[in-house]
Amino acid sequence: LISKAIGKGSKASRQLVSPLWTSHRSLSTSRSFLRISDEVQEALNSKKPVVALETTIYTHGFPYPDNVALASHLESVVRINGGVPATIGIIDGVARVGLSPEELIQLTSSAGHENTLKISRRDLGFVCGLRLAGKRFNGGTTIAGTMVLAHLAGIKVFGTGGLGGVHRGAESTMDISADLTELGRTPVTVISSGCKSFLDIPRTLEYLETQGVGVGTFADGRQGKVDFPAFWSRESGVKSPMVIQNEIEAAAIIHAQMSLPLSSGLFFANPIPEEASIPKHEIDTIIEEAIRQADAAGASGKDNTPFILSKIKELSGGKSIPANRALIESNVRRAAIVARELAILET
Ligand code: PSU
Ligand code: MN
Repeated sequence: LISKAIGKGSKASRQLVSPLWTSHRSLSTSRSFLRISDEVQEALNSKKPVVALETTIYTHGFPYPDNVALASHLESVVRINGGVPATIGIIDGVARVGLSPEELIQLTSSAGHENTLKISRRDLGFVCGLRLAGKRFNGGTTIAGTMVLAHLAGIKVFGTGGLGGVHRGAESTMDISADLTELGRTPVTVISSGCKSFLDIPRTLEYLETQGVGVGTFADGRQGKVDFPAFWSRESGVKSPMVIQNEIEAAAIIHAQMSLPLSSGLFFANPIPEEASIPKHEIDTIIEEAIRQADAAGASGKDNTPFILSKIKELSGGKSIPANRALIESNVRRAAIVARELAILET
């Protein structure tokens, strides 16, 4: 791999001990691979509420310039609700926690380029390390990738759209999103609208249980049975493992989890606002067709989720997009309020 990266074929093995690499040694501190913006670092130092935001939704979801408009809107939503946003992504092989407006444009406008990748935990060493071999990658971080970097920076709360999950047919493909294992190993709380029903929701919840991930759904005063939400629909037909009423309860649970301390994450599902939701039967028909087309096109592995999402967009005649925006905004607002309540508990 290294010889390929250097691009000098068989001579490369001799060059491994050459000054090319030793000269980089002084650079190999974590700071050269991970940069935290001054604003985010200062907010963390003074225990202000910080909310992590992911970037795969911009590089592999919304097109440019819709993606940059959404990105800056979500940052405003965090600020309006008393938090400091930390948008996380990779630019030129450096993991950034807290992107400047210029960096946001740089990343979002590179969506669709060959060197702009979808970055999960497994990819971080590659895209950062290969910068030393002259290869420049940009990357939108998934929930898993964003959690890793948020935790390295010391951020505890993260708001986003939809969680990856156990794919239908995973009993033979073994396609299970790294978002789920990340929640099992990294103490960051993710707030999202559950997962899309192109995934296998009952098995996703089973897997999260195995990973030791606490899963609760915001009930906002509702009593009785509360479903784990299915992204565009508030109902999934699957009962949520736990129920929480509001942001104060969410913050108390995070505080206990961090104080014990447990090293695993939490997942709080926030059902899509009623007025933005799409009826389950309507979206289910579209999802069935999107899955059929993904199978026919052989879109598997890391390409499966983006392929299905773009098909759903197409088949719904764009109706899925405003719903998508509304739920992300609602999740990010909740995340900011949870972070604020948590900051109060921690002081
Ligand atoms: N599901 C959605 N919207 C998304 C994603 C998933 O409804 O944008 C993105 C997120 O970044 C998530 C990633 O972390 O896809 C999961 O991809 P995979 O299934 O390959 O792990
Ligand atoms: Mn996968």
